[in-house]
Amino acid sequence: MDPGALQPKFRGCLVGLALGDALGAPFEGARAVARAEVFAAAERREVLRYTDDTHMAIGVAESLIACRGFNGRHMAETFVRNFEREPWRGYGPGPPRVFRRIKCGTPWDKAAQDVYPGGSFGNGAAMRAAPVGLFYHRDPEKLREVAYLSGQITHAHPLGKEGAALEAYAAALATVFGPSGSSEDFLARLKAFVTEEVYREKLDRVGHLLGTADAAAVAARLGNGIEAFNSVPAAICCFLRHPGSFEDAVVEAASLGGDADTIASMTGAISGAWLGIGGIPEEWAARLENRVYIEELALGLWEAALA
Ligand code: F2R
Ligand code: MG
Ligand code: MG
Repeated sequence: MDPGALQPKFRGCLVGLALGDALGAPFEGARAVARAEVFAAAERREVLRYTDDTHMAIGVAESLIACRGFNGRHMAETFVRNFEREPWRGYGPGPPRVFRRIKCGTPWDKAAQDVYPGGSFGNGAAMRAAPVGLFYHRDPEKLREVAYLSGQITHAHPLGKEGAALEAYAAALATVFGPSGSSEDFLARLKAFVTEEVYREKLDRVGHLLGTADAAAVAARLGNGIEAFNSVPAAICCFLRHPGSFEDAVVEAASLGGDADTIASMTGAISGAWLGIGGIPEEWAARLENRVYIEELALGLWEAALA
């Protein structure tokens, strides 16, 4: 693919991730809402502020750019530094405990092992994984390796790391194949990529949800909770139900309730990569907090990935 054609996809992915996060944030932990409520909540805000999802994805991008690839210690220290600057972003319960251990000298790849039994399978590794997909879009096996390793910093459970790999690979496929690729091929590639049965089974269900008008069925059949194996398939499903419209995909994701900021953020990253920055409503992008810096990171990732 022409490298120049990839640049708007990288920008769309990161702006889409942050916008999805900001649009879904008012509905995190809530019940399902109507589409109109998501639009109205966006309308009421002068600045569309993001949460921990984007804050951590920024850390991933910063570290990949600075190191020209993955360096576990550098990425872990970047997470800690960013968290200490802005601890109020709404982080999950586990990561701040991991960050304290890292500060006390525990190695980056050991600090998260026993935060929960077997490590965390929360979606915190997946929600920040799209920059890994951008950086390694040409090499799915390296992408998987780095998604697992970068996930391991806070989410040691195999299902937490697999969620990160699946979200990163979805962003990579969207970057390479959108917007002219086929949804069926996209889903088939994801199914062939996953190694954990729970994800394969959820992706089978995604296929059955593509023809239905009923958004409530997405949460009912896939789950909309904080666990990676619920929220990552839900995000992929919202994207695939509306591949031609960033607005429809992200608003549906935010309207599901549950972990709405995270599902909408992961949907926005995939949809933004598929459609490119031109597919994202400028009226929303213009009000995104730190939009200039987020776009700078997208360009930095693009340059580093193609170097
Ligand atoms: N933290 C939130 N939302 C809370 C409200 C924020 C509020 N609006 C505010 O401003 O303060 N959202 C963010 O957290 C989620 C990502 O969480 P992460 O990083 O995965 O956290 P953690 O603690 O690792 O896991 C989350 C929960 O999953 C369950 N869990 C994980 N592993 C488990 C295991 N092995 N066994 C049992 N349960 C496990 C636990 O309940 C964890 O608390 C995103 O939604 C982000 O937006
Ligand atoms: Mg959040
Ligand atoms: Mg969330």
